[in-house]
Formats: sequence, structure tokens, C-alpha cells
Amino acid sequence: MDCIFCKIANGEIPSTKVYEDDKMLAFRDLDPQAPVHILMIPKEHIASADDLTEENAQIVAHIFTVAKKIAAAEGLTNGYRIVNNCGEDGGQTVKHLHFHLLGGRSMAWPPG
Ligand code: IU
Repeated sequence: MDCIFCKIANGEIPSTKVYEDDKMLAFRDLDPQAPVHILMIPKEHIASADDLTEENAQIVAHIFTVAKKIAAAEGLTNGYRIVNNCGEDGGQTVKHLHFHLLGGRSMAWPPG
């Protein structure tokens, strides 16, 4: 499958990893939108949040429990934001489920 995040997950394409286990990978975004901008992805190819099912969705809970450990390790003691862009109108550009972990500055609301 020609998926860039699958290639990052299997090491075919290098990334700046901050966390890895058998189910997920977290690496620094190439175009950071905040002082800390990390992408958290399942190793399994799931195209988007819209493709989650009762069978594969447990990875989301796993990613979120790892996210708080990454946030602590990055020193984000004052809070952080986790973002998922889903589909065209959601602004998703890479069709492999990923969660942005953003921190190190104050975030605005609503997003653009
Ligand atoms: P989006 O939610 O699909 O828009 O986010 C994709 C993100 O992946 C975006 O922030 C890119 O900067 C980032 N990214 C990356 O870090 N490395 C890559 O090789 C590619 C995209 I392609």
C-alpha cells in the first residue's frame, strides 16, 4: 500500500520518533504548528476516524493514554491539544489515522 505513514511506521521512511510500541508510533511533525507538534499513529493502516469500528477502535484509547505520557515527557504541564482531522472538510491531508498533539503555546478556539 502506498501510504506514507505506513512507511514511516515500518521504518521505510525516517522520522523523529518520540515513542514507539507494537501498536503505535509517535513522531515529530515535519511542519510544526506549535513548539511541540507530534503525530500519533496506529501501526495498523486505518484511513481515518471515519473508518474506526468496534473491532479496531481500542487503538484510540491506547493512543490517548500514551498521549498524556508524551505530553508529560515534553513538559506540557499547562495543557495541550489533541486534534484529529477527518476527511476533506476536516482538513485531513494524509489518509492514515493520526492525532496531532500540540502544545507549548496557548491555543485559540474555534480552529480555522
Ligand atoms: P492532516 O491532519 O492530515 O492535515 O495532517 C498531516 C500532517 O502530517 C501535517 O501536519 C504534516 O505536516 C504532517 N506530515 C509529516 O509530518 N510528515 C510527512 O511526511 C507528511 C506529513 I506527507
